[in-house]
Amino acid sequence: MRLLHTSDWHLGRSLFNLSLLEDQAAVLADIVEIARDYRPHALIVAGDLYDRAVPPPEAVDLLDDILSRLILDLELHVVLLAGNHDSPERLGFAARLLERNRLHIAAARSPIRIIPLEDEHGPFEIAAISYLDPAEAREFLDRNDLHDHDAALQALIAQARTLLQAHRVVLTTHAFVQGGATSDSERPLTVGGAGFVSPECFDGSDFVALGHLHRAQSVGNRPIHYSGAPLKFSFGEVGQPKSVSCIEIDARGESHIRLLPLSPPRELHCLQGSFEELYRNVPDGVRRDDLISITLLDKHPVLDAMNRLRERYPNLLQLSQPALVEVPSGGVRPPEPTRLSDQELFADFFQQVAGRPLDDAERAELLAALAEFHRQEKHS
Ligand SMILES: [Mn+2]
Repeated sequence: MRLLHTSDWHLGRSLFNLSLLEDQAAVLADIVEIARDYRPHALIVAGDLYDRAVPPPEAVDLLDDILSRLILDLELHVVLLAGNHDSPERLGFAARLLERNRLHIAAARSPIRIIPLEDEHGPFEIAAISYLDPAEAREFLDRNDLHDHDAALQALIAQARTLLQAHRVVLTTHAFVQGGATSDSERPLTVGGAGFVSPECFDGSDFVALGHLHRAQSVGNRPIHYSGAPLKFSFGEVGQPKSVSCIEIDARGESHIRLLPLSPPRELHCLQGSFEELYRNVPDGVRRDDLISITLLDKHPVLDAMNRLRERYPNLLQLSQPALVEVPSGGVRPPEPTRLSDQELFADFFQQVAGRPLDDAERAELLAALAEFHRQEKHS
C-alpha cells in the first residue's frame, strides 16, 4: 500500500499581510507532480485545508484546481478531513456526492468516514476522523462524559472501529499528540491549555497519519506520523525543512516513511547584522523575492531603515532593532509581540492600563470569551 500524506495547507494564509497563495499554489503543484510519479493508492490531507472558516475565493479556487488535477487527471483517491481551522459544514459540502468520485471528506454530518481500498495484498481501510472538540464529540456521540480531547478522540476512534472490516487499517485525524514538537504557526486547540491526546489512543492502527503540528515528525516509537505543513508559515520555522510524506505499508502492516522535500519559490530568511552590512551586501543564498525578517544590531537609530532596506529586500516583512527597545526599570525586556498568544497579549495590555495583573476570575472570564470567539468564528 502506498500513501501520500500531507496536511495543514492553510490556503489563504498570509505572513505579515503578504498573501502566501502563490507559494501555496507552487508547492501544491509540486505535490501533484510527486503524486503523478509515485502513484499512491490514496492521498491524505489531514486537516486545516483552509486557514479560516470563510476562506478567500482565490483559496477555494486553488483547492478546486488541485483536487481536480489529483482526481480527474491522475484518478487518485483523495481523503480530506476538517481541521480546527476549517468550517466543517463548508468543507463537507456535497461530501456524499463527491465520495462516488474518489473524493472522501470527513466533516460536518459525517465526521467519521471509512474508505475501503485494495492493494496487491488485499483489502485495507482508511478511517478518517475530522477534528471535533470535546463539546462537538459529546454532541455527535450523544455522550456527556467526554471532558477532554483525549477522551473525545478515544471515543471517536472506538466508534470508527465498529465500522471497520479489513484487518489492515490506516487512521487519519487532526490532533495534538503528547510528545509532538510544536512550531510558531499552529493555533492551540484549547484556549489556555494544550488539548493533548495520548499516543496510546491510536493503538491497533497499522499507521496513523496526522495533521495539526506543522513540523514533519514521527511521535515516539509507534507508527504515528505528522507530515507537517508543505510551507513555512512563520519566521520561527526557518531551518525547518518542509516535505510531503510517502508511506509504504507491507502485507504485515509494517510501515516505511520517506520525506520528499518541497521548496517554495520564495524562501524565508532571518538576517542579522548592522544596517551598513545588510544594505551593502545581500547574503549568499538570499534571492530578491525571498521573504525576510531582519534584526539590526546597530546601537543607534537608523534613519528610514525599513524603506532603505526594502530597496535590497522588497519583501522585508519584519524589522527589529533590539538595542533600541526600552528596557523597563525591572530590567526585563518585553517579549516579542508576535510570539504571544491572544491571552498573553491581553494580559499584557491589561497590566499596562490597569497597573495590576489579571486576577483568577478575570483570567477565567477572558479564556471563556476567547473560546467563545473561536467557536463563533468557526461556525460563522
Ligand atoms: Mn494547522
